[in-house]
Amino acid sequence: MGIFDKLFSGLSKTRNNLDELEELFRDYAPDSEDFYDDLEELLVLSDVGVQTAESVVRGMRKLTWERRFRKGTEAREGLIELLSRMLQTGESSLKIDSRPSVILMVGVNGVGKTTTIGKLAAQLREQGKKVLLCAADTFRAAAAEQLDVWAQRAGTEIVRHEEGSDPGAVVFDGISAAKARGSDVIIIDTAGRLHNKQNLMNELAKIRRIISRELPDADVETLMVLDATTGQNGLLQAKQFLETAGLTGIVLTKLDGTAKGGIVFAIANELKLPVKFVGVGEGIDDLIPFDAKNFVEALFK
Ligand SMILES: Nc1nc2c(ncn2[C@@H]2O[C@H](COP(=O)(O)OP(=O)(O)OP(=O)(O)O)[C@@H](O)[C@H]2O)c(=O)[nH]1
Ligand SMILES: [Mg+2]
Repeated sequence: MGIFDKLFSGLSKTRNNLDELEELFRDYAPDSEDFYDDLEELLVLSDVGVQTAESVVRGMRKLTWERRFRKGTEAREGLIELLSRMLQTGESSLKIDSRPSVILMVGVNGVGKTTTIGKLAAQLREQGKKVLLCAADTFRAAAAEQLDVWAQRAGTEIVRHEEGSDPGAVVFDGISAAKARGSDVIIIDTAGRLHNKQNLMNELAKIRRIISRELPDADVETLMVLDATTGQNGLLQAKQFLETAGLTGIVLTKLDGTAKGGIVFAIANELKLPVKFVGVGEGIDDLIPFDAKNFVEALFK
């Protein structure tokens, strides 16, 4: 299956939710208030969020007036254009040119951090990069085990310590190993943490400090993994992580399991952070580099 087909099937539930949009455009009348009310309602149902849905509706009113839309097909195209533009916030591809460069994966419990690292490691390996995984989730023994399994699947090296050891020390060792072995990218797995647990958030800040001390000139991507099924709650989490960890982008996982893919628009509009990847399944190939145009196309095809 090609990337677009994967995205298309991953978005099938969200698309079902938006099916009523097609009806809306079929009965379109440019000066009908019902159209705007129904549009807003449908967007909110798909988890676009109230604030962002309102902003889309405002944008549609403006576009309708500017371009004198008469037909539903024109309005539909207008909406697609508006939504694609909304998703273009910042650089959606990874900036990992330095050697080594660092990808730090953060987020709350169970969102898919470790799985995403496995998938990403495999992709980077395919691009010919030498990847080193760093098991800084020392909270449970099973966490390093799980990362080890992914390292074997993806064919990468791994640095891990005993359960309960200091995550900062693992990161330090990981960086030393990467320097010694000439790795291109270090991907750091961290323990899931709640955004309101201050000591754990401080631990993240400490990991960040170690990275900037040991690799002052390196490219560092700090990616927050968000579970699409948690909806608007995820936005609140992301705001807190943004403050403590200085995020450079979002990975949105489990899009295959939800009708709430509209959360992507809320992320772009409210956080002004680029989505860099979306997860559409549990397999090693189920991570798709994010592209605004493809995403909206897969949603409206
Ligand atoms: N359907 C689906 N499942 C996913 C996706 N990404 C991850 N998962 C599943 O989500 C569950 C949790 O994934 P993990 O990678 O362990 O999550 P984590 O964030 O590392 O969890 P903690 O380390 O416990 O905080 C696993 O069962 C994964 O297979 C996805 O894109 N789609
Ligand atoms: Mg994990």
